[in-house]
Amino acid sequence: MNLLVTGGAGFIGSNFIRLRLAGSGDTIVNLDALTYAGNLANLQEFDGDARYRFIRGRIEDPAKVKEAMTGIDAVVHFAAESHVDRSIADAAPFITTNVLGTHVLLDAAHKAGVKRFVHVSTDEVYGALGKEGRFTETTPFRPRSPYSASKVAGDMLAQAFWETHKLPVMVVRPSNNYGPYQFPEKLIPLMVTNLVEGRKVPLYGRGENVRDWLHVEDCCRAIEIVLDRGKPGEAYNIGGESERRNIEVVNLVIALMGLTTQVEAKAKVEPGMSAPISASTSTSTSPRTSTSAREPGTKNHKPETSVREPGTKNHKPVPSDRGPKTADREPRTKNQEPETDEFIEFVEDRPGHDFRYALDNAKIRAELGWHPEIQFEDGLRRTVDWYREHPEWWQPLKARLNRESAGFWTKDRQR
Ligand code: NAD
Ligand code: TDX
Repeated sequence: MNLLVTGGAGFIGSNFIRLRLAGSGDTIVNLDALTYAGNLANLQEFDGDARYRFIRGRIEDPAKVKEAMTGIDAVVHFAAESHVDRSIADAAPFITTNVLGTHVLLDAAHKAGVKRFVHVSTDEVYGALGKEGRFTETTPFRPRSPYSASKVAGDMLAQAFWETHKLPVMVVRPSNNYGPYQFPEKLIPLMVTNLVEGRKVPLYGRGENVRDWLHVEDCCRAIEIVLDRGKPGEAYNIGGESERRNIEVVNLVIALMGLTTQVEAKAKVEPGMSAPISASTSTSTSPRTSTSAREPGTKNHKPETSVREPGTKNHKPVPSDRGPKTADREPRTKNQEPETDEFIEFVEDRPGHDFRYALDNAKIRAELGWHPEIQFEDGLRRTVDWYREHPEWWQPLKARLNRESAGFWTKDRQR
């Protein structure tokens, strides 16, 4: 079929195009505005491929969308402003792209008689959970950030085009994705790249917020299944079934970076946990580290609201191809308590920070036979490896981000 993908130069969209071109006979048109988050380097391997065509344009531009929609059988709509923090600083681009743009696209798809339309929504439309419970597809929407409010509007417009015009729309609501090609403003790539650069990881509040992590390959497989076999008018949760507190994720990344020996005193061994990625560079004293290590708020680990400069005396840049040798760091005397905040900066919390997301996957499991296949610790290990092996991909983005991030809600924040 002829597929139109919007936002295909972004994180999930580019992973989806790669998967689809490898596994189907489709031709793909990628319509993307190349905002700060769009990056043609994500799909460089398809330059000159007869089955792939890139069109630079905005989804809220009816003329451009009409051009891109010509001869199209199906649409997968990823394009969005996607970063919650930016929506707190300025919601206007979120309304333009996620609301107006989605409407222009739905309208053009309807007029062009498109046969299938997958709208990529998010788990954030449901709002925030406390410690218990999970969102199902019928949980009422209760968005709490300008980003999620704009995604609710897009989600509802998509449903309305099915109800009103019988445009065959399927809505998908994925949980937090992670994996290669994610812009390094999001938590996991921000952590890995900061640690490689010798900077601390800025953790909001006390790091207690919970996200349900989903590897981008699992997400793209689910979207593909919904595109091919989903029922028009239906919504499908795509949850990772891997809930973790942010502090757990940070500690795991620190362990995977081979930086565990600094915190070994607080580590507990749990069967089945991943070992640090660079066995050759981690010391024999830290083969396995629990995600429950390095709890915040212990006597040596007080949350801080002030932002300190990254790169303390014990925090040297980690070469991107390997973890640090013990000898690279300043020696610690025996029995000395490790600095528990050596790699983490507890910073001012995100305003309106959603406490927890968790998705119930029962529907997509039962109706379409999808389930997440990539275990979080394995997926995270692969992701950490990918960022360490591809500094040429993220370094230019990070340089730009470091300048731009001063514009987020904490005005003088430097990452
Ligand atoms: P991303 O920010 O990495 O990429 C967004 C892409 O959309 C970029 O290539 C950008 O250039 C393009 N774009 C932005 N505005 C545009 C416009 N007006 N016209 C055309 N192109 C435009 O986003 P992502 O993380 O890949 O997310 C993709 C989709 O999945 C979004 O709809 C997002 O809301 C949703 N989602 C993301 C996650 C996640 O964890 N990343 C989870 C659930 C849902
Ligand atoms: O520097 C940080 N420090 C920190 O503690 C950043 C960037 C994030 N966090 C926290 C906030 C969240 O609790 O980490 C968690 C994950 O944050 P993000 O990576 O910004 O993702 P989130 O806000 O959960 O939203 C993501 O999942 C749902 C995507 O960005 C959305 O596009 C998607 O809809």
